[in-house]
Amino acid sequence: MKDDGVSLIGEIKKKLIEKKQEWAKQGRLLTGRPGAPGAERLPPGQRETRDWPVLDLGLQPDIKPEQWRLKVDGLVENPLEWSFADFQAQPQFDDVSDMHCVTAWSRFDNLWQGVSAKHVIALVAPKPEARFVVFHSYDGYTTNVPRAVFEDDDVLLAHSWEGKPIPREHGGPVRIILPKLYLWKSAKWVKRIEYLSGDRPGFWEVRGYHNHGDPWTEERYG
Ligand SMILES: Nc1nc2c(c(=O)[nH]1)N[C@H]1C(S)=C(S)[C@@H](COP(=O)(O)O)O[C@H]1N2
Ligand SMILES: [Mo]
Repeated sequence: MKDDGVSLIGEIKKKLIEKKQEWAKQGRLLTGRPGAPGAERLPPGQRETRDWPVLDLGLQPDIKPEQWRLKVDGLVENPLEWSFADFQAQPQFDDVSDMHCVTAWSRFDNLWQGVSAKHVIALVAPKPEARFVVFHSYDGYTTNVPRAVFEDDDVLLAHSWEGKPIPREHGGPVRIILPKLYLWKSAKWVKRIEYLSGDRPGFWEVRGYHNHGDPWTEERYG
């Protein structure tokens, strides 16, 4: 039990984390042949899966909707803090997109529902000097993107997948979806979105993974 009252289920997957760091050093899966969205469906080095693998550090927060809080703060004019009810009361947005995990699986046509990043951004009004965003999660995970990446039309804070609440193992009650980047940027169990003036690489970005993470140009490692 942590100070936010949320318990973590499972154990940290130390071996998997070490293996993924090893893959980054080896440059595993790099083809050297960039792809083009639209011209083809699978980014280079990826293969399609019909199931939906679970990938995380191994400690899955068990968040009751009434415990869940989201803060959006840092360099913003109007910081906000939402309960799950506040979040559900926002205008709803949906989008269909493909998932591309850096471990080589891709899953097509996922229907996500939630609140658009654009709506959240309009409410908090990031300050001009805010240039980066860091997502913080209930399991201690973090990941970073430039401000403009979070502002894209297809980005959302999702509560549902294919019409059903996102299950705990996939990041429910609320996860980020950034369809244009490798899936490690899509933080599960999000609790805080922080605006910063300088960049701050997250969990995988400091362990050999690319700071940006575009699947089409194979920004796997860096
Ligand atoms: N909070 C949190 N978000 C996370 C992770 C994590 O360990 N913790 N893992 C990332 C990685 S590496 C991947 S591939 C995707 C996996 O999402 P899925 O388990 O729903 O397939 O979540 C990303 N978001
Ligand atoms: Mo991943």
